[in-house]
Amino acid sequence: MIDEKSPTHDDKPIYKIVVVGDTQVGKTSLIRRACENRFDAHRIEAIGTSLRKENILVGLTEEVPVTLDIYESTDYRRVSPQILYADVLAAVMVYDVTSPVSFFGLYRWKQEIQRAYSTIPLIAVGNKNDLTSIVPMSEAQGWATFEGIRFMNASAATGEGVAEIFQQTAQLAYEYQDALQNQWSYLR
Ligand SMILES: Nc1nc2c(ncn2[C@@H]2O[C@H](COP(=O)(O)OP(=O)(O)OP(=O)(O)O)[C@@H](O)[C@H]2O)c(=O)[nH]1
Ligand SMILES: [Mg+2]
Repeated sequence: MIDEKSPTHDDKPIYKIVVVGDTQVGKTSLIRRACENRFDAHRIEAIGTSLRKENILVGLTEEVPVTLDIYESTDYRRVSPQILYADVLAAVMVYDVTSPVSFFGLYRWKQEIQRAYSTIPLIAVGNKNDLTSIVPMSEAQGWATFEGIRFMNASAATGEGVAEIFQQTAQLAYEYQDALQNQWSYLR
């Protein structure tokens, strides 16, 4: 029997996005905060598959609601980049503002994503903004600007900036999808 309320029978677009970053930077915490509005101060098991965030309004001339299907990279359960990033329409690269190592890790994440799919739009996020930052914000912002990547600060603990990250990511995904569709119709 078909369940009319099932999300699979909903005609709203679903965009696959991925949240990457070194271990313990707060990837799961950001996704949980965005999708379930909760935070756990203890280490959280990685999300097995993905969580969904529904009804984000995006658009260029008019606003349409979309759903984000949010995946997380895990260092210890590596899948091939070609699989993890397949059909991804945007990637959120997270570092921990108290961990310079995790900030330098963004360079590697960026390379990995772009080696798999060169044109995926990227957003850099400094998480744990509720703590005293060790990575200077001006440096992070400068790097992101140089690389042509959007930069945002957030705290999964307080929730500050979290909705904005996924709003911006959904908008970038929408624009990327639009560009891909135009490219295909041009080639046809
Ligand atoms: N103070 C503070 N702690 C945070 C924040 N976000 C996450 N944490 C803590 O940082 C630790 C790691 O968070 P996770 O969300 O598990 O990090 P992760 O990047 O998913 O880690 P892995 O999946 O193991 O790679 C946990 O103890 C969280 O409670 C934040 O914004 N502020
Ligand atoms: Mg995790």
